[in-house]
Amino acid sequence: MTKALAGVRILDFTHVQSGPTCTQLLAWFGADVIKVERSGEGDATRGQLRDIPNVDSLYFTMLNHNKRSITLNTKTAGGREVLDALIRHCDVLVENFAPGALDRMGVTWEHIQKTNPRMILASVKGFGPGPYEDCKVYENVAQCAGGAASTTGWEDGLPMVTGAQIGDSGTGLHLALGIVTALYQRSQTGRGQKVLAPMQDAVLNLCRVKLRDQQRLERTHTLHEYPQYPDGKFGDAVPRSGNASGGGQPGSILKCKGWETDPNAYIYFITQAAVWPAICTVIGEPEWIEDEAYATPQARLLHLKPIFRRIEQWTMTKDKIEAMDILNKLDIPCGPILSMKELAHDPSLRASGAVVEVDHPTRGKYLTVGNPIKLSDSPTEVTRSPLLGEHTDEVLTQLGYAAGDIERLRSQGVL
Ligand code: CAO
Repeated sequence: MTKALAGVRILDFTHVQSGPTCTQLLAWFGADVIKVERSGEGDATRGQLRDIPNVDSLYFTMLNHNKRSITLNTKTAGGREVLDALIRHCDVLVENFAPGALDRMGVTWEHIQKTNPRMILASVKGFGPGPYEDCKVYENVAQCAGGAASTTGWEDGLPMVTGAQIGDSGTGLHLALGIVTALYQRSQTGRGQKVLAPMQDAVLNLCRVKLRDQQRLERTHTLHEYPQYPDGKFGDAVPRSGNASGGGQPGSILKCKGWETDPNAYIYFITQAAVWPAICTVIGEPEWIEDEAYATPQARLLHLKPIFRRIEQWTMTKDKIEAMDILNKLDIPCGPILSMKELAHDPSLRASGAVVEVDHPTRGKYLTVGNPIKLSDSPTEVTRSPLLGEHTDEVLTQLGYAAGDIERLRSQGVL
């Protein structure tokens, strides 16, 4: 079956996590992704957080599936020549270098347009135009600067970063959408364009409910679904709200059987208004259905803490999966707190392809995530990440270099 992005060629100048997330997605949809790396070391993540000596790390392998790798020193004359051939050959150049690095390499937007006017230049940067545009940025910096950290954590605790890599992988996802959109527009205009996804903007986009709450707070000076209501105080900025639900249906994380020894014996429980009678019945408080202190969502907001304490008395009598089974049958939205161990070994996630096993020539078998976006006409087979420079000869031959030229470039330290 033809893949959705078959025929699209990506010059992949990305490293670490944000850019590689983007180009891996494009590769999963069938684009030919040519990853350009420095010989010797390559993408720094190949050597970071290694669990097996001298073997590409899981950090690298899990972000670079379905790609080809070539080594190239772009700061040599020969390297620039090969790079120009790649710019002519490819549709999109994706990069997440520090601000200014691409220009210092001589690959300015003007140069790209002169070399290939159809080329799309897609970049991740930490910040958009403004006071911080020249800064280098990593995941947690973006989480802090994008509003995630100030709104995550306990009411009385420090700002907190989340385990979900919303700054890196989140921005990579944004960039991938920008690229396919620019490819679509190019099919009408014939022209390339620049695509920029700043990490701060991507995190803020993912935190938009907190910007919503900031404006509600400024108007009404209170946020009824936050744990600070009704007894605590609100300041002038959206506070941290622990595990309170970010939406209109109050929710909380509650203990389940075994919580004393199992750090993940918990369930997220949502008191959706539509199923309030079922909640009252299942926890053994049927009189709460009619009691005016509990009968309406508005009334319940005044008693959320005691309500969740009472529901927890019930969830503590069940293990999280048992509770999930009972609650789902009653249409009560809830979710068990699943550990990475449970996710890694979940047979249904293996069957659906959410988690896949990949074989690697030096690492052996390992687990990774599958493509989370499923296209019925373009299924994804996850293939292993490339070894450093594994496809250098193959790609240069495709660009028209003869074997002798490739050897010469290699001996000159270009490859
Ligand atoms: N040949 C020759 N030189 C190369 C090369 C190649 N194939 N590939 C990269 N280089 C050079 C670059 O040209 C740059 O050189 P100069 O600084 O002399 O111009 C140098 O390598 C290093 O690039 P860098 O500054 O991007 O890398 P870094 O490790 O210092 O910084 C990072 C890493 C992530 C902080 C920075 O790239 C960045 O801020 N990127 C944008 C935001 C981003 O994507 N952050 C998320 C990363 S994932 O957590």
